[in-house]
Amino acid sequence: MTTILLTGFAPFAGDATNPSGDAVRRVAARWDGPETLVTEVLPVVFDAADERLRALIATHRPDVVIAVGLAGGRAALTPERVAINLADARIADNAGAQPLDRPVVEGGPAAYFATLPVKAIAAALTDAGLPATVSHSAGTFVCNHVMYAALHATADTPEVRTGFVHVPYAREDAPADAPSLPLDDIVRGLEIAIRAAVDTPVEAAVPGGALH
Ligand code: PCA
Repeated sequence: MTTILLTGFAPFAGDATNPSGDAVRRVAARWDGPETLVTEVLPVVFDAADERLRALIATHRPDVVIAVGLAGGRAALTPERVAINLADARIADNAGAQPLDRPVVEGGPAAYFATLPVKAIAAALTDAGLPATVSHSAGTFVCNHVMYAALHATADTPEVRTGFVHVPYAREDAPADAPSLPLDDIVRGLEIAIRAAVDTPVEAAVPGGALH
């Protein structure tokens, strides 16, 4: 039986909602398999978020791990290609921690590539009429931290596909002038990303890099 671990995040930075957590709850509520779906909304706290995600991976031994977070300001659904071994927080996390130029994992590799088929996921999203593009930076805050920690935790099990998808603000709750997508589209996008991750054993060989 295939098991998928899908996580979102709680609100942070003074926002009342976080579309990643809201969308993950909705995906869970209407999931009808055939795979087993495990979901969780993680705290936006450096140490607690990655500890919790590692515990979920150890307990459920998922075949696919997709962590999801908000990238306020982005207009598209963005599967992340790279997680870097750096925590450098511009704002404090929800527990008041604000790490400065700290590694996520002491002595760990400088970066991990996602083991999810990110180009295939972006293509599947685009085919479904949703704005999507592969991103080459998950930032240096809690999302990158969690993505790095998840890839580190699954580095010795290469058959596990692990990665991260950043989503825009939900239209229903977006600040004025911020790009956004209806929450329903974000939910549909995550379902499509899961399906592509499960069904695509080999990454799509299509151009998808960035010029800058
Ligand atoms: N976005 C933040 C942390 C939690 C979230 O949803 C980030 O991109 O790091």
